[in-house]
Amino acid sequence: MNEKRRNLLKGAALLGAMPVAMKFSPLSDLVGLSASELGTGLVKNGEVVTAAHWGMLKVTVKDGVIVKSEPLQKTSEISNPLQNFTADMVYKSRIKYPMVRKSYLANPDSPKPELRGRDEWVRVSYEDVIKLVARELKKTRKQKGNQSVFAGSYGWKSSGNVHNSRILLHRFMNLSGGFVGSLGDYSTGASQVIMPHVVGSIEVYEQQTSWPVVLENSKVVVIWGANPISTLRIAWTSTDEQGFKYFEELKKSNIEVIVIDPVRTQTVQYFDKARWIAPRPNTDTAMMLGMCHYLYTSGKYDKNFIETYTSGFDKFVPYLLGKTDGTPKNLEWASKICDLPAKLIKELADKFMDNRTMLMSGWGMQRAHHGEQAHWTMVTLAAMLGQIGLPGGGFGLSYHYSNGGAPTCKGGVIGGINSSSVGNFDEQGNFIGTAFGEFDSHGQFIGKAAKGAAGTGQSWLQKATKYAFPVARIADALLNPGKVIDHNGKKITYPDIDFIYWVGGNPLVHHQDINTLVKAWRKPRTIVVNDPYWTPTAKMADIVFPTTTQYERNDITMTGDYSNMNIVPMKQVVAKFAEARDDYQIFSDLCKAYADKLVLAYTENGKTEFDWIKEYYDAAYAQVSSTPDLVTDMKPFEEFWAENKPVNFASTPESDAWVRFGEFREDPILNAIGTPSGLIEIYSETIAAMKYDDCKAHPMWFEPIEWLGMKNKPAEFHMLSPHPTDRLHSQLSNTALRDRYAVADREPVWINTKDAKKKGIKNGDLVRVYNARGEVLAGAVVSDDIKEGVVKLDEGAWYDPDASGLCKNGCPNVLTIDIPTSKLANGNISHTALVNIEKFKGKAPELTAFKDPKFA
Ligand SMILES: Nc1nc2c(c(=O)[nH]1)N[C@H]1C(S)=C(S)[C@@H](COP(=O)(O)OP(=O)(O)OC[C@H]3O[C@@H](n4cnc5c(=O)[nH]c(N)nc54)[C@H](O)[C@@H]3O)O[C@H]1N2
Ligand SMILES: Nc1nc2c(c(=O)[nH]1)N[C@H]1C(S)=C(S)[C@@H](COP(=O)(O)OP(=O)(O)OC[C@H]3O[C@@H](n4cnc5c(=O)[nH]c(N)nc54)[C@H](O)[C@@H]3O)O[C@H]1N2
Ligand SMILES: [Mo]
Repeated sequence: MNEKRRNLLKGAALLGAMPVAMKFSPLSDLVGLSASELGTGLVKNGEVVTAAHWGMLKVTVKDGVIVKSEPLQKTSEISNPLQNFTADMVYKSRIKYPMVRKSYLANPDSPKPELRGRDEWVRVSYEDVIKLVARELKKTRKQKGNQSVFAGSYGWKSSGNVHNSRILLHRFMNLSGGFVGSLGDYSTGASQVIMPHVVGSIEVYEQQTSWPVVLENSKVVVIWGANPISTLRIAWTSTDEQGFKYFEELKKSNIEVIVIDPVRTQTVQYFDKARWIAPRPNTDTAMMLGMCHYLYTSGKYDKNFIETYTSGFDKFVPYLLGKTDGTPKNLEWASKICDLPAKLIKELADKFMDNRTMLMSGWGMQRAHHGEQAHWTMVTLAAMLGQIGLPGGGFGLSYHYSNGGAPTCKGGVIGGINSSSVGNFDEQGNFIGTAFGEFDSHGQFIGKAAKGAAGTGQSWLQKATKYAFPVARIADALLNPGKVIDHNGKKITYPDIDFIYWVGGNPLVHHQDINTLVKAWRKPRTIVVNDPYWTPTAKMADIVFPTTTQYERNDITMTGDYSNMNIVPMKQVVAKFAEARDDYQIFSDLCKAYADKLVLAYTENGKTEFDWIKEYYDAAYAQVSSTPDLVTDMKPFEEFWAENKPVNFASTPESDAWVRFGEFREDPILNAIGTPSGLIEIYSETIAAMKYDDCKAHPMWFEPIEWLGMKNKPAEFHMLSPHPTDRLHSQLSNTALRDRYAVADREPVWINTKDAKKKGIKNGDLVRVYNARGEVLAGAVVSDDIKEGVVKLDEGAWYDPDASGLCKNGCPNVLTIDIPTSKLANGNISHTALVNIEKFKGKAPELTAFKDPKFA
């Protein structure tokens, strides 16, 4: 496959993952009817097609009420119960009215921020809240500048290319004066920064060697710190459900499957014949270094691959052999650190070397202290194995996520709402277009030098965007304005944040060391949140706007972040709940209140949701119609919408046969990768020049700040907080799905049978999990499915503090550590934390996580 095709694939994958900032030609004239003429006639009785992160759905409505929700298609035997709880998502834990915290309403200039989460709430009319937010935002900007407005607003919002709450917020903030955003994400904070230095691309969100190639050529598949049978339930756009189909085929094949994970996950259980290998958490780097040492000293490694395709191996070898630090990274050394027999580590290295092996890695191991090292070492090991760029060999960092490896389809790609930086107006004051913003590879807005909102030529965007900081440094930034930090070779100065606007995310659940975050959360004068539900974040705000769920508005999405397989109508299923409004409506009204004309730019002269939907669809339709030989079932918009059915696109023989790094392997000079040397960098001059003490020029083992092998452990057990199987983070917590997993009406914590016995803990007991940072209640699941010394408490439980700060529901982030992976990437380290666990004594406090706050 040629370079152009490869870039196309890459581009397609990225666009699928983050549909932002796309500019399409104006409305095509292929169809006569104007979009706004379509109307929104709701189905009162019948079936409606829509899509969520968890796939395409068929929802049954009776008398205007949701009575059933099912998958629209069935691709494999692996079920996805997330698809069945649409009714609860619409009817439970909702915010009914716009609300303002009592002390804020009384005096916005001195709003008693320490009362956030404890104050009374006051119902205020929507119009008055719009005016209040516009006025206070303007005041903050006037007093403290645009760099005091934080709207990074990280989070998983809902699917849909129009009602994309985070982008809609950015669009409003850009038009009205600029804001401080954030860099990177929580998912792959370490890997997405280190990988470009090593292999020239971020890897984590890129198309993988196609599944048909793996199934045909691999002899061994290693699922390394990944739980695809759980994590493939969802995708960034909407899952195409191909991943389950391919893992099912893998199960039926003769390929040997090995899972390396401290937890005997759903994935191990699904592959009943899989080998489960359970290292100590956070020690994979040492295990891989042990393999590298063995392969080097035995002379078994692929010298030709190392010479032809990598750079700096010779500078890594002295470290491997212990010449630089007196410690050879041999099998015995690795064995002691990761608590696995040396013989086993050697056996694995031999097996990988002698058989075509695909190392499929998840991201848990890089969401840990020094998380950059895990994937850097994995690439180094894969290079020594010499199979990178061969069919079914090498490594892949996205088989567990958004159906990486499902071949890319040929068809149309729809656009999405963008966070256009600035509006341009003609003499009559009509909006005539936008200067489009610039985005980094994670879809983060990085600004554009352009004229200000009213054409006054401010350079506010440059000013505010210069302050963007790594997303997981939020608490540090709030607490330390003016502090200068290192980040990937640059210096970043924290702004002085006084106004936060958050939509589509749940930071009071997702961020590490919540007790510190709560302190930091008291610093700004104003916090505004849009959310459909009374989440912990909404409860800790000053002003909340109830928003519609995705089932209460019309939208459109693609499925398949990498495959671009379907275009799906997301039809409004039911009427809007109580006083909930669309984010698009809220921000349009805020524009009007802020400066009348802004709304013209915001809505491009009054476009409705249907105008946008049709525009995005038409652009894809025009692409498809002008591609010769493309056979699809794509129809003009009106027919597509009326039909209530997704469009399907098919893969091509080229994408079915695609091999990641295949072209590089064919010709490393012509198809050089994007590193300074054009080769895989086992030693990076760029990183060496940064002179960081916590991320050096080649992969290394660094002791994590807390781990089971340390001297003077501050607590007894290593807590992992993986992604929950029966939720998407905190989403779906408020549904009956919780009945399937809650223990003693709390989040379940897994503990090994022997450990439980030592602690006098029985299955089903209410337990206290604690360390120096905080404490939570959880329900014990006593099991042999977890390594001794390790406990598992999934992320995403709604934080539910009592007066002392104990979380009654079991949110693990009360216990995690809020320090960066290293100065290179500043990723979060949620999988690095030691905790204690004991049986809870006394009267169990009432769970209030899903109750409305006082006076709401
Ligand atoms: N300990 C630990 N912590 C972690 C992790 C871990 O592994 N361990 N993982 C991290 C990772 S990778 C991630 S991605 C984060 C996830 O953290 P988040 O993305 O913040 O989690 P979600 O629960 O998906 O939050 C989405 C919020 O958006 C709201 N929402 C949905 N639709 C709409 C809408 O249309 N409009 C508005 N205004 N709001 C809407 C939902 O109600 C919900 O409150 O967590 C991180 N935290
Ligand atoms: N059902 C469901 N699916 C999801 C999500 C969800 O919330 N629910 N979230 C989505 C998002 S935003 C993301 S970022 C991805 C996350 O995808 P991942 O980051 O891959 O998911 P995690 O659950 O954090 O970790 C995967 C596995 O790594 C293991 N692990 C943790 N630490 C170590 C270690 O040190 N060594 C080894 N070998 N294994 C370790 C955990 O036990 C877990 O089984 O999932 C996505 N998919
Ligand atoms: Mo994530």
